[in-house]
Amino acid sequence: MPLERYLTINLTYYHVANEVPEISPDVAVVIDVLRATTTISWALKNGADSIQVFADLDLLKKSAIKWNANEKLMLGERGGKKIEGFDLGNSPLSVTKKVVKGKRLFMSTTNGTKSLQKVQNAKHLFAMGLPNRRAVAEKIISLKSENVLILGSGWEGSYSLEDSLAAGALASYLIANYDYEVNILNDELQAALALWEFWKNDILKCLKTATHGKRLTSLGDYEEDFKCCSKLDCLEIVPAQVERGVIRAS
Ligand code: 3SL
Repeated sequence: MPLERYLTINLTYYHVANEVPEISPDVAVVIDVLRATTTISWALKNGADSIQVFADLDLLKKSAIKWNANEKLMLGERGGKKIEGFDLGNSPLSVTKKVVKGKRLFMSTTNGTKSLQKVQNAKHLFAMGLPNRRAVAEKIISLKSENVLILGSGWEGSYSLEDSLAAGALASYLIANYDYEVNILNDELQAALALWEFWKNDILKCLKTATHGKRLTSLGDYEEDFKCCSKLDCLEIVPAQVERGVIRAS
């Protein structure tokens, strides 16, 4: 096969988990800007040993119970609010060094962990927020894989503005920095690229305009979460699945 053909990269974007066909992609990137994949990225940056993600809360509790109390934390939300009995909610600000260093985080969120679970058969699975967009994109470039599936998390099965913004940000970086051909395979990603062009100079406003941003605002003061989640390319962490459902920094 000629080198140039091998180095072509095909990008597809799905808004939510239930749109993804039953395939095992080579590379999958899961995005949940507000806030699961941002929290995952910051937790790993701050020294969490690993994050095990669950869509189902009973399964999470069954797995967590096998771990020593001082080696684990249970983290998650439903409807944006911390789950009763859990150590932490889903704020990237809560996963400080002091709290997470060396710990296994057992995590379940309304949408983000569902998306991570949906593509857990991928050969390479990464979690991406806006803070680690460049780091994940560079990892993809280094892999030289032909097909990359990008999956948003949305809200309870429907589209979200902020995940599409980040999908566009990722595609835009790859188009600008990959030395060979980048193919945008579906309209969802063309639209995401247009969205990125429209909002890229005011990411914070985009997040607050999104319905999920408005939902968070109605629950309390999330100003610092918005700022953290909208900060582009400030983390070099690439959260990668190392065994089914378990994510570590790479
Ligand atoms: O839906 C999710 O997975 C969460 O990230 C939502 S929230 O931002 O914690 O409300």
